[in-house]
Amino acid sequence: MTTHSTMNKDTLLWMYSTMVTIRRFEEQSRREADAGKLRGMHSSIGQEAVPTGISAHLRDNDFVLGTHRSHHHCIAKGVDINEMMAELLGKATGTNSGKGGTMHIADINKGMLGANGVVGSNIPVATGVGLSAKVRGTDQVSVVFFGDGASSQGVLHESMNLASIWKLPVLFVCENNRYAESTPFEFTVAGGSISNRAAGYDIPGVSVDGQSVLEMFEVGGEAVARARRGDGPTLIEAQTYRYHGHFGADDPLGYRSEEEQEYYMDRDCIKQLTAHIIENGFAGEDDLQSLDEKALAAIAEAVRFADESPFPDDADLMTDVYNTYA
Ligand SMILES: Cc1ncc(C[n+]2csc(CCOP(=O)(O)OP(=O)(O)O)c2C)c(N)n1
Ligand SMILES: [Mg+2]
Repeated sequence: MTTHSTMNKDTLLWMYSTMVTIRRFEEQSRREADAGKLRGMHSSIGQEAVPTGISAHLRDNDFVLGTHRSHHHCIAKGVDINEMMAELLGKATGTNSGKGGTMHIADINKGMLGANGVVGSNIPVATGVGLSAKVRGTDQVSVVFFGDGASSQGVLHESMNLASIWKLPVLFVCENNRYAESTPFEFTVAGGSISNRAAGYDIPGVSVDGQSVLEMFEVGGEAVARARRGDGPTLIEAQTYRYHGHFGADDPLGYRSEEEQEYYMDRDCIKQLTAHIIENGFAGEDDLQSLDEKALAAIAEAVRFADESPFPDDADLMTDVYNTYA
């Protein structure tokens, strides 16, 4: 992946394409789930701008760690969507040979060290990855995404403390989509702010509009530059929203209002970037439409690739696992 760390036409169009590809991938994944071809899918629709603005500054050899809701993190980091779709459908050609599924997508060549179904579990892993980069004397950066539901877990606080003391190149990126399953953020986060907690660890804490990819780009750029310089970690709280339920069968109207949903959907990240590109003459509607068509064609190809791929062989049941008896 080429980095897009200067805000110019190329960067804007890369961010547009990336967000549209994520959205179309997620829409297709929901259809695949409805058809019974995969289970346990957590849609990232609505949250596309968060990893896109940050990943614009990342190289293939920088690291990203995700959550149970990580398709957008993977696509923004450049993971191949054919292999992702195959992984979702449990096929042998998937990123994890079809044995990980939606919640465990990893691609080490792209620096995507893994999605993870255990809430908060990747935060200390990312801190260790940052320590490794520092000890090896590289300028690699480690980014961990986590939800508002993980923000009060002890591991975040232990990790921020060590990362600050040791000046580790880590970005702690909280995607505050206002709910942990059906529990509103206000019910679980004392003080009403996650980013304010950075003050206790003497590191920058930034609250940013996670529906604006331009703002995510700016905040991400500063945090990545700080980490590469050796000045230490940053906590970013991206204010965002998931448009669908927590997972496929969840009806969000059981715990949130239509008005609230409309408020966020009106400020949709793709809509906002489209307006910015067109109003400022960076590209025309036709140019964006051709990028939309390209994304749709790529998703259709991913489904074809996944459908035509075989399931893993029974003989491979015990490969790719730690086996002390081997
Ligand atoms: C340690 C742990 N506790 C509970 C769960 C069950 N669980 C799965 S997702 C989730 C909510 C997570 O909310 P948040 O961190 O805000 O992420 P979001 O789903 O909003 O992206 C919970 C409680 C889990 N997977 N792991
Ligand atoms: Mg949440």
